[in-house]
Amino acid sequence: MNTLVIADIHLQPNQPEHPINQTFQRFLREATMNVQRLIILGDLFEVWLGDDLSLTQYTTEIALLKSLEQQGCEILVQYGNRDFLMRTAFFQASGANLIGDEYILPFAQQQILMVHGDQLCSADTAYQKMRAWLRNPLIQWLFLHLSKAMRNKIGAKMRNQSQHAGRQKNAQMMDVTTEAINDLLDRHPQAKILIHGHTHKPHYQRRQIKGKAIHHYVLSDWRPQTQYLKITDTEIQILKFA
Ligand SMILES: [Mn+2]
Repeated sequence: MNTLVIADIHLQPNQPEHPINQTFQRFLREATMNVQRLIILGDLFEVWLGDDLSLTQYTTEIALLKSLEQQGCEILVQYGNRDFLMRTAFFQASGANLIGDEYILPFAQQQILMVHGDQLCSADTAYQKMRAWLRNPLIQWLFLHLSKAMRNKIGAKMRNQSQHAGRQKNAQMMDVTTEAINDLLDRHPQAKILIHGHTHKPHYQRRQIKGKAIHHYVLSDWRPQTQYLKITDTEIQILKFA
C-alpha cells in the first residue's frame, strides 16, 4: 500500500493556468501511479467560501481528484485554516473524504499523527482566538448564508489581513511551539511520528519529547520545492516532484 501526503498547495481560484495549479494537476496525473491513498493535510485551496461558490473556482483540479478516486485511489482531506468550509457537495464532486483535525494513520505497528499545523502555533494567541471563532458552527452557518458577493468580499479582506498580520509578526511567533506539540502528543501517546504543514518550512527532525523519540515531519508549500511524503508499508520517504 502506497500513500502520498501533501499540504498547503494553496490552489489559486479561477486560475487553472497558474504555475502552482499546473504543478498540482501534473502531480495528480504523474505522481499517483501505484498509489492507493492520497492525504491532503489542509490548505489545498487558497480560499473556500462555500461549495456553491468555490466548486466553480477550482473545476479542473476537482475533476482530476475525482478521476483519481475513480481509478481506485482513496483521497482524504483535512481542513486547513483557509479551507474549512467544504461540505457535502465538495466531497461528492471530488470523491474525497474528510478526516479529523487530529488524524491517526496506522503504520508498521506504529501510529502516524497528522494535523494541519495551525493549532500548534500557540504563541500566536490572536490567531488562536480568531481560529476558535471561525471554527464556531454558528459563525460558519451565518457566513455560508451570506450572498456570494459578500462572501467574496470578506474572503478577499481576510486574505489581505492575514498577509498583513504575517508581516507584523515575527517568525518564532508563527511557528509551532514545543508546548503545543507536547500537549498534542499527550493526547496520542501511541503516536511517535508527527506530520503537519501550515508553517511552509519543510523540515525533518528527530526530537526527544518526554523521553520518547519522535519523528517530526513538516511539509512544504511547493514554493519552490514540490516536496511530498510517500508512506509505504515499511518506510516514510521525503520526495520531490520535478
Ligand atoms: Mn495553513
